[in-house]
Amino acid sequence: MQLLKGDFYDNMGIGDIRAKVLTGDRLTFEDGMRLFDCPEPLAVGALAHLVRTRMHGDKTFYVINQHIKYTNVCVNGCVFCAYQREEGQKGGFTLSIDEAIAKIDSAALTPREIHIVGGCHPKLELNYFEELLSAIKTKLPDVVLKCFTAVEIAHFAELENLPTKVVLARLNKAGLDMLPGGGAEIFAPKIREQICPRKSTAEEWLTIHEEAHGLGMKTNCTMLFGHIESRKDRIDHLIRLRESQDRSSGYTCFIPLPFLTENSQLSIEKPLTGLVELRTIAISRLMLDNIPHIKAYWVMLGIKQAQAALKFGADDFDGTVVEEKIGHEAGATSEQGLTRTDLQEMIRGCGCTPIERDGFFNQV
Ligand code: V47
Ligand code: SF4
Repeated sequence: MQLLKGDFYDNMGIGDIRAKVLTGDRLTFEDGMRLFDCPEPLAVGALAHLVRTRMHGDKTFYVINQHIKYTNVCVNGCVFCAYQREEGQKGGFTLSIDEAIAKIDSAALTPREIHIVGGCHPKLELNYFEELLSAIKTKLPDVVLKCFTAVEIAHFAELENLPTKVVLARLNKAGLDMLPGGGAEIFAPKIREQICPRKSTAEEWLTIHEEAHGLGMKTNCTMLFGHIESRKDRIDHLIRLRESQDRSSGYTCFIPLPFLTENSQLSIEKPLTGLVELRTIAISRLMLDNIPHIKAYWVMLGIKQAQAALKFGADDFDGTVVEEKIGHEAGATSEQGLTRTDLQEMIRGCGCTPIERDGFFNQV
């Protein structure tokens, strides 16, 4: 590829970074910052595409999955969140176990992965979640249950006055297979204090994921970007995830989430440009050398940008989703759900090979 020629990168001032990427050497914090400063975003994208191709060829993964939100009632009130309601507020909902099961029954395809998250409800007890997981596993023994962010786990632990590790072990016994990546937002304490002051700290979030890995569970990780954080905060976030993975090696996939502004109390001066989104995804691929997959989450990115992300380091397209609430309350214009054929066509349309996977990224 013309872009990958050495002279071009020397002229862009990142010839040494290109050399490290070619030999598979780890990039430093300063390297990450210089990738943000590089005048040519396509040069950064081409390096990320090289790494993605080295790891996965032209494969792009997708899964027949279903998202279920059990409640939007939440005590945390994060400033950026358009989804949360106070207890008793109009528009608040909490599903009974039967209602959650009915959602699975009404999906067009039997999911291989079910992603369940919700707000930090002030009253729901751990029993409710254990019953929910075991009811689903009784119905669908082979489904991968990817449920509850580290922030929810910390909340359950506080309500029950139990250590987070005990909560994780109880949920794991009831059928929990993986933790999703949400709640990480941005780890930098100064930003976290402003956008989600009541949420678990970065250290708590990372500890809970490492505890889950210690119990044999896999987890995902995310970064919410394009609000009030700086480029430095983004690189800091990626390096903290990389160090956590060095310690416990249980992260499967990283999901970069561009901030959607509608219905949010957080006002920002300049919304992200499409190219900054793509550059951030590419830099994530380059910095996170120990995390196998990068997800182009079509719900938040929009389908066309998610397709472009497949050439900027991403290798996973998430899945059918069925019903999404968090992004759509914040102005996402993407569909609510996609079919298997939609996903395959979108992936093929980018010159990639669609690979159907289960929740653990095994090809099915
Ligand atoms: O933690 C909330 C983000 C996350 C907004 O693990 C917003 O496979 C953009 O983590 N604009 C939840 N983002 C979603 C999530 C996720 C999604 C898909 C797959 C996986 C996985 C994880 O959504 C929250 C927060 O960072 N979010 N509000 C917003 N206005
Ligand atoms: Fe609650 Fe999650 Fe929204 Fe924060 S982002 S207010 S924790 S639902």
